[in-house]
Amino acid sequence: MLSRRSREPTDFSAEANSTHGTIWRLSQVRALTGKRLLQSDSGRKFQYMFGRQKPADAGNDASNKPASGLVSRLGAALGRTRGRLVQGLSRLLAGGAKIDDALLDQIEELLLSADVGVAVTTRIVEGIRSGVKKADGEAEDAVLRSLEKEMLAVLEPVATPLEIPRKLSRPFVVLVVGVNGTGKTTSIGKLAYRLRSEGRSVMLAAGDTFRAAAIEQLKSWGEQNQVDVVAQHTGADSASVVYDALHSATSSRIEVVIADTAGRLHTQIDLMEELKKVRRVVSKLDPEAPHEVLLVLDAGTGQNALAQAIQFHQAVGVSGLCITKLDGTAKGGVIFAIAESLGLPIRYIGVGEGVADLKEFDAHAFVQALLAG
Ligand SMILES: Nc1nc2c(ncn2[C@@H]2O[C@H](COP(=O)(O)OP(=O)(O)OP(=O)(O)O)[C@@H](O)[C@H]2O)c(=O)[nH]1
Ligand SMILES: [Mg+2]
Repeated sequence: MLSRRSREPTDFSAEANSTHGTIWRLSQVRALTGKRLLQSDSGRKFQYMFGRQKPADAGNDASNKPASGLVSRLGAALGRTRGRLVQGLSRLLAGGAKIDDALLDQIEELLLSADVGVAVTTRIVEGIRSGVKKADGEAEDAVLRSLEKEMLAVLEPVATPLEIPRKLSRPFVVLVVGVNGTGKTTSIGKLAYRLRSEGRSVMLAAGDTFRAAAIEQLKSWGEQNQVDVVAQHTGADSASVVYDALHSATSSRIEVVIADTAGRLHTQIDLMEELKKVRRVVSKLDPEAPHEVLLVLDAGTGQNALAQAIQFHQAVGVSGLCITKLDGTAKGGVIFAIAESLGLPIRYIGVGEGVADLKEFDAHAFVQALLAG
């Protein structure tokens, strides 16, 4: 299980120069990766590679009922995906259409066109088939009810919010990773805003040192949220920037450090090696850090997002996902494929470019918003 990441002893020596001139020699460190998990399961299907999280709030009681304001805000953002799915379904079911194999085939095509993925589509269509058989009354209602049930069954187990405990003796470190352009820096800005609104103290680390613009972008989010940003010059060692931030946050008793990282490197240095080094160096200051490795995936990239998740998880052990740009795509159904295939907790979704457009992932609100009107 990801929440209990395997720790493997790794032999290596590494050095990182912090701005204080400290040299860190790491003779034997436990690298926090899920490699063994992946290797031992290599012959199996995706969904078993990552294990499954138990639903935090499984069940259908009243506490699962999402706030109507959230549902309508999400509904507006998910308009393009909803348009494809629900309007497509309404067309198929118009005029009391008979639910037969031909219609189920068309529903299958519709789901696939929204990037829901083959496994989940098959599961949903089978659910509809048996739901409709059992139902008496309107076929359209039976289809929608089955659809909702099956969608929730896929999403609920991964709707696990990121819990940052209060009164920690050391800062909680969130390392944000992902390929370039997925929305890492923007999501960090939005997350800082969320945490500040909850009264938490936050510090940002400009770990993407490859572009001056990346550092400036993070500084601007810091200013907007009145949050300090620890940065060095372009080309500096990313691990040393994050180390400095954690060092400084610890002495200032800051609760949360969020570290940005590069999505692409322009040199021969391998991105994954750099991220591994960040992990190692940070864990010298606090063996529990980073407490969260948040992988940012762009929903618009569809099935590519799955491949990215596997690569990052193998390298640095991902503990949560943030799925962005759900507002700009008709392929938002990919969230089902991601949930089913990876079993990784989905912490947040990005539904716009504004500071308040990062939502904690709520499976019920999401499905309701998707199927509404
Ligand atoms: N519509 C929409 N745009 C988003 C969302 N999240 C990020 N973006 C936009 O996506 C673009 C890239 O975002 P960045 O945050 O710079 O992405 P990054 O992953 O940091 O990129 P690199 O630093 O190049 O690796 C920006 O124009 C953001 O405004 C979202 O949820 N919805
Ligand atoms: Mg960035």
